Amino acid sequence: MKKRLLATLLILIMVSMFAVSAEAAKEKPVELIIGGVTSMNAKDAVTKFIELVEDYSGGTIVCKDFPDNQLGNDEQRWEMTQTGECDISIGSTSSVASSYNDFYIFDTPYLFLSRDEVFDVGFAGKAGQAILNGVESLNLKGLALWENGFRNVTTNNKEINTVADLKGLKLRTMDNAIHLAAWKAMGANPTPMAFSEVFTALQQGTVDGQENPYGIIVGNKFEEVEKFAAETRHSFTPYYVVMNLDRWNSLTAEQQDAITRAMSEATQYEREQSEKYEAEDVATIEAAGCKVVKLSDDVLAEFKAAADSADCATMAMQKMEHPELGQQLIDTLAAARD
Ligand code: TK8
Repeated sequence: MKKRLLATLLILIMVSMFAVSAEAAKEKPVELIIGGVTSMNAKDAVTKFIELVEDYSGGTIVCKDFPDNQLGNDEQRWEMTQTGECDISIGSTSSVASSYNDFYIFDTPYLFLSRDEVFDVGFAGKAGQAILNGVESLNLKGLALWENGFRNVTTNNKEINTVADLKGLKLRTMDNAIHLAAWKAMGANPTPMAFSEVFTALQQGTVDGQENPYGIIVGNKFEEVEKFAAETRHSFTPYYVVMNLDRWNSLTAEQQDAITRAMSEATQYEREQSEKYEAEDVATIEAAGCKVVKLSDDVLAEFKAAADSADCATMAMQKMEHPELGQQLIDTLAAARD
């Protein structure tokens, strides 16, 4: 009798333990670590994504946001997402082109002429989507391409009004072969440097200037240590938005749909915020006493002609794993302008 009672009791305890753990497993949401950047357009879009994905996943996905390069620089966040230390990361494609060569085409000077072209032809087109999806070869799921933006020059001692003004300028650049070739062709003295060192280098005058989109300039207060900005718009840098592929594959189909839907809306929002902040950022830069020089179309044509002398598109395609995607992007952009 006692044995039967004991066995019944044990069964009851095991069943209730199983029920509790099943309930706990059902209720414990998936937590995604997101490593992001310093510009407000992307930071706002991550906030939007986090709100939407929690809603669309029925609360089964929650996120922890680490903006402002807290988890490291673009390259480090990219690697951390490959290994799974970080679940989703955002960063400049130029910073990681040496490890994912198909991104090089985006560094071609004056490849894009407008934001609409970037999103509607570059990012949404077949070539852009194929370049994004190709990151799966590096254990990454390509979630989106966002806007870092059109890059402009800032200097701490010299006003830039023409290409000739670039001659000998010691300009901090990313460690990216296409950027280095383009600036040499334009007459500057490009100096590759880690992003985290840029502010101090500008402040101490160890470089004469740097080049970045306004969102990054203002997000890092470069205007506080610079005297001039020249609106060269010499190239457009996308942000990669990638997820650890193993983590993506571990999710249910419903959770993957929730991420896809939330990311699509967050991408549209990032585009809108980029447009909104661009005007505000110019005002912020000028309010800091940094003169913003708008360049005429004729002068911009001179910048483009000088950059074109390095034939960066060919150089980029020579580096690409799939050069046909670079050519496809160039041809699609040309056709869309006809
Ligand atoms: C900021 C960087 C920056 C990049 C650079 O995270 O290094 O100049 O263009 O935008 O991604």
